[in-house]
Amino acid sequence: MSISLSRYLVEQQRAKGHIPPELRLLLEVVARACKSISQAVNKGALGGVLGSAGSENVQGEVQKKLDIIANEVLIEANEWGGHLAAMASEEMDGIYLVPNRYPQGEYLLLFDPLDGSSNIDVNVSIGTIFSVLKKPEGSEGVSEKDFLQPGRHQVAAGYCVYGPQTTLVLTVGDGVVMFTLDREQGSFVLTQESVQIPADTKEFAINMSNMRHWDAPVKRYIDECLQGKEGPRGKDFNMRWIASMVADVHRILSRGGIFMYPWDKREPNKPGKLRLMYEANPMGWLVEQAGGAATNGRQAILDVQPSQLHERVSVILGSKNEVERVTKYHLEQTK
Ligand code: AHM
Ligand code: MG
Repeated sequence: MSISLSRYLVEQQRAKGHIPPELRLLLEVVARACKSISQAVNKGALGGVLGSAGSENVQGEVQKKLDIIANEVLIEANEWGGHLAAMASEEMDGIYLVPNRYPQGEYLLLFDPLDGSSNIDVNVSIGTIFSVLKKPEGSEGVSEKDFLQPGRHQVAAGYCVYGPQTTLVLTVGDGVVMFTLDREQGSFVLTQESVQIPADTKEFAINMSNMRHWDAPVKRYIDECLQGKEGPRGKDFNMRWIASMVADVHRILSRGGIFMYPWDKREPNKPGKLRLMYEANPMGWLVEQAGGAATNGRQAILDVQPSQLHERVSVILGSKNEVERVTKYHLEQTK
């Protein structure tokens, strides 16, 4: 018997008491929005959705048409349900308050509407990443400050990858589950429970073209991997880099590996390229829930106290023993 996302969420609410009804509703709505985005992505050139939108987001990145479409789909789907107080997105400068005409809920939703933007027009996997926080108790109204909570406070996180299959991956703090979109039925069907990342791996993912800009601990780790069987690691490594974090993390959740987008010397004042609140935190929690680890080289990503909505962070995540090794190299450097 197949289990739909709706049924899984009802069970999480009823039997396990893990999630209240409002959070269940919120996750159903996010999943519905992902289905719409999946349809737009699949239509591609036929839907006139490819190419640049001719605008820039707050991070100075050129927005693609699909970045904007995905952002609008998520906002329109979520603003009226009564479960949210506000939203924040990679594609919006400030937070988006639920309009007064709708009831206000107690949750905060953050998302990267379409991650892997450089892959949109070339038909390579892309995805939506989301993170859910609770509005702090006792705060009047809602402001950007309410969002600035460490990743440990997330109550739900996940992503939907639009690849050969559309797969929604979710955690509500009870392990990681995967649902595949059944297009005929129009529903997400549970296809993997208790996802576990093996502690060891022979596969790393990093953009090697930045090698000359890396910090010494990252150079050391990759150099040791590249030496293969003859080097200190005593085994050959394989490399993958999809340039869509969702797709790279999906591979790691499926068969292990390590993913790194570390700080580098290109822009020394920026802590990294990836964004903490709607990229690293949700991925970090998924990876930890699957038995892996996620750090910024010095501490768990989930323990980083954000000071800005669009804050960036150095990211090292995946198979536990490898992440611990790279983190150890960083900590040794600072001694
Ligand atoms: P985006 O949110 O603008 O798509 O940027 C994030 C993406 C990640 O998905 C991916 O890991 C990384 O940027 C790729 O960067 P690069 O092109 O420097 O390799
Ligand atoms: Mg992104």
